[in-house]
Amino acid sequence: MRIDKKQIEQHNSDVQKTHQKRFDFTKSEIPNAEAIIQKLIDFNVAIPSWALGTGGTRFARFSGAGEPGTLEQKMEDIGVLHALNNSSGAISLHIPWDIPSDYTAIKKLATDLNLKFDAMNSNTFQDQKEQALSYKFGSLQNTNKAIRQQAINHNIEVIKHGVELGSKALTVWLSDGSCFPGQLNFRKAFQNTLAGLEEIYAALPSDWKVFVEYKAFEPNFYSMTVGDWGQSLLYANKLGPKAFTLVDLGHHLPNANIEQIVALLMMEEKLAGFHFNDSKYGDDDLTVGSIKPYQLFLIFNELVEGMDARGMNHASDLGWMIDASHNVKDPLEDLLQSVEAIMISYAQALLLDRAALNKAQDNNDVVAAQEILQSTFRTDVRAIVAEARLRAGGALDPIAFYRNNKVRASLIKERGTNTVATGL
Ligand SMILES: [Mn+2]
Repeated sequence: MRIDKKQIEQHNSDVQKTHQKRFDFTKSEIPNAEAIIQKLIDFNVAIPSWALGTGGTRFARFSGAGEPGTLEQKMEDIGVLHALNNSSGAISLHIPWDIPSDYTAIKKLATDLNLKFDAMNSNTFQDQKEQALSYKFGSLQNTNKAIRQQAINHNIEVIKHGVELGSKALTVWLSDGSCFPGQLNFRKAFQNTLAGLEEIYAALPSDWKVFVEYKAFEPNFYSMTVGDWGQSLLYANKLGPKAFTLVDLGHHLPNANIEQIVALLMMEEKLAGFHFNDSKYGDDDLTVGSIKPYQLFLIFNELVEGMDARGMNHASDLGWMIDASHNVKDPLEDLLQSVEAIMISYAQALLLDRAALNKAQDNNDVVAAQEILQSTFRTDVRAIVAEARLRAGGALDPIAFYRNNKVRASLIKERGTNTVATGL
């Protein structure tokens, strides 16, 4: 389904008066509001093709209704999001869950929906039906050369799909590791993995990047072969200038200082970008900003500081993607909430008085530094984020629009109640 522009205009005019009052007040408090609005309009967050269906845990999955059953329908769902918030203009494809059968048709659909193809994602963490060899004991780390080669070939295959679509990056997340002490020779596992990544790296087109994603634990519970940012950075440094470290917020041990990790990776020019989500305990994959919004703001504060220090383009020099699972919410509503949380944190980081913060840091004025950070975090920038959406043709209140115009009911009518999105 497609969102009718006239419906958006109607919605906006219905809520315009209240919005204008809030926006006028916010603007009077924020001197650089106009510059922030332009940056917000330019900023987009990619939606992964696996996030449009209901997620699950290892215990159960309770499917919703009207889920997208095909890649085309998944793209249409992202088209709905993008029409409403104008900040979800990219899709990140997972192979083999979402292999395009007709590149030309898929590319045309993407153009119609105003979507780009973000990083491609490979999958060597599960066995596929027609697969010859099993990844039970890992893929690139495997002691069996033939299994390692199968995993390398798969990644090269994913690059080929991406080239056809106009993607420019490959994200490699490996579930490789071990569940018990003694199961694995750490050094050999690292060397095998590096050798495999080197072959994949050699297959990258000249204008492509490879993102090495790390994760502290799960599915392996004793060791992970790309277990933290240090290990990922080791691989990225050994691979070369097209290799970067990808940070997934949920892939750390509890209480890790992610904002510091981000700052240092940017200093080394090795930060690939983000998989946004939120968590309380582990890799919970909850809605961005739902548990630790202050942490999200602190991360964006470092991102903006680091990107500006290097003269980077906020919108295009790093990869921004949501990687979350929606177990109890409508996935589209959840994604709207996630993108909103990202835009709010980004807007706050942009309005922070950096000169004042630098001065407080130089003077060791700890109290002033905290005051600056927290008064920025406590500034309500929602009207600025809404104004950016309005100017870009989106809806002032995307979730209200989605509910009032019964978007899910239309999707159910179109697709039925029993469709299940591919994925985990
Ligand atoms: Mn991820």
